[in-house]
Amino acid sequence: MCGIVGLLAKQAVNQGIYDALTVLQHRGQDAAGMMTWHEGRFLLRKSNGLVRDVFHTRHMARLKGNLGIGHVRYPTAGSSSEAESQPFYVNSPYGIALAHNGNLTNSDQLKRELFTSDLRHINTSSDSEVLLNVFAHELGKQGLHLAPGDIFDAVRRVHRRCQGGYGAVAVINGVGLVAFRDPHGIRPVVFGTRDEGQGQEVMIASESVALDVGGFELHRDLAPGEAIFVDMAGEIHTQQCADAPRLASCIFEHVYLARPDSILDGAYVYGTRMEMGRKLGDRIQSEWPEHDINVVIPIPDTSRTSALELAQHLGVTYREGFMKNRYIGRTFIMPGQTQRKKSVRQKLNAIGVEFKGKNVLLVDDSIVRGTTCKQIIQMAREAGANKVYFASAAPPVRYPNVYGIDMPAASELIAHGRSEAEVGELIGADRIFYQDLEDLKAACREVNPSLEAFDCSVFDGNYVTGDIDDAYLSALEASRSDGARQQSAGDHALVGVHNQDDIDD
Ligand code: PIN
Repeated sequence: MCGIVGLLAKQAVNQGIYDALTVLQHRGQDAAGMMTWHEGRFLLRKSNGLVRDVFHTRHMARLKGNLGIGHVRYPTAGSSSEAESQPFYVNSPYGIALAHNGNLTNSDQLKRELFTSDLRHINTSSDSEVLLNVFAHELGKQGLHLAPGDIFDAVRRVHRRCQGGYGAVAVINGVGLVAFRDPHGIRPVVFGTRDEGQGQEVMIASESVALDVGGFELHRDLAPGEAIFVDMAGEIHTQQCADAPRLASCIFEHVYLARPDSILDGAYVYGTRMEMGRKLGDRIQSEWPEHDINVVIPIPDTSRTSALELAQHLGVTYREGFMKNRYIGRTFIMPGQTQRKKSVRQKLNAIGVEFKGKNVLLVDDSIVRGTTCKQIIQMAREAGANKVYFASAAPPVRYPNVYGIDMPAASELIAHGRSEAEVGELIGADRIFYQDLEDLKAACREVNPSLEAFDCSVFDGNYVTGDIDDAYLSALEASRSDGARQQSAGDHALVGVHNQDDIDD
């Protein structure tokens, strides 16, 4: 999962992009980058780390211009080396910079095609570099002077060639800002405008919170398959570029990925999470009318919204039983010391009196590997809980994600091939409650009734793009196992535009 932003303004965009990236930080903490455009040149700063650590005053001073894009990365495809942080740049045609959120499921095939037919070399293992080159190649068929229709024609051909989930923003040298969303709208993209007296300024971002902090008015989500082009004067052009668009956005955005103050496809995430709590409360009530739960305790932070509604719905007391340390430090390894695994205990601490002698229902947004929740249940017991029940605001996560969420391999998902009760037993809960998938969809529809379909692949194994077969999933399993991840870390590649630190150091 990643966060993207594009900004065309009447003044320097560096601070605006930086601010947007800080509120998109939850979408990726692995790397950050920004590329601005100034007087015919692209300026780049990108590196591994949090937004606040990547951009220093000296970098910001050099990121000149009224047009630019930014990215925060949570690695999905490819390695987590600095050279694979985004935005990416390609010099032909025109000079294009691009930032991408999502994952192309036919990236390997596209890479081969790009080399053998399009005579383009991909220098990293990132599918975002692939997407940029497909876009560049298709744009190159249009001629020297680009009209909006030429850009939309190129995006149409990108949709025909690329499969998977993708939201992308790009700057075309001297032409403007472009963004597009895959034909299923799996990954989110919104846009809005601001006018502070000098004319229309436009921001495009993964989530509406980025627009909020910049003082932009949210216009709407990009429709699945739609593209937006903002010319240098700030005028907006949009067009549907997919042959058969159908919205099936990722439901996990509502469960956990998006910020609760964002509006995704017309649905307030805070509202969908509250509704998840009510639905889960209903399920508990109907499965166990004689329940003996004394207190509902959320596992901070995401689950709080659902847990509070769940508690009110059940008529049970809600308490904050765990405090989270917001200032987790680095692990320093001194000579002679072996690395000790950071335990949940360093991140969460139980407030003993809230547990002592009580039957507690712990609520989390989801159970993925099950490792953290197992430790938390143990902590609740050590704090003196009598019974520890566990509720997940999402259904069992049983299948890997192929559309850009960094999920473990299927074999590492605790619910893969297991019943709900088996998971409950493995994590050490006295009883477990999962959200029903139909209820999860209904929770989102409660907030926006027009949301017909979703990508629920992590819950039901149904991949909406229709191109995922066993061979694809086996290859994914091999690449996502913990061993494979360690091996790919540290790969390096060259980047096209001078990174600001190449100049500095
Ligand atoms: C964490 C949100 N949420 C907590 C992420 C834990 C799965 N985990 C997914 C639960 S926060 S486990 O609220 O954003 O801090 O299944 O792997 O144990």
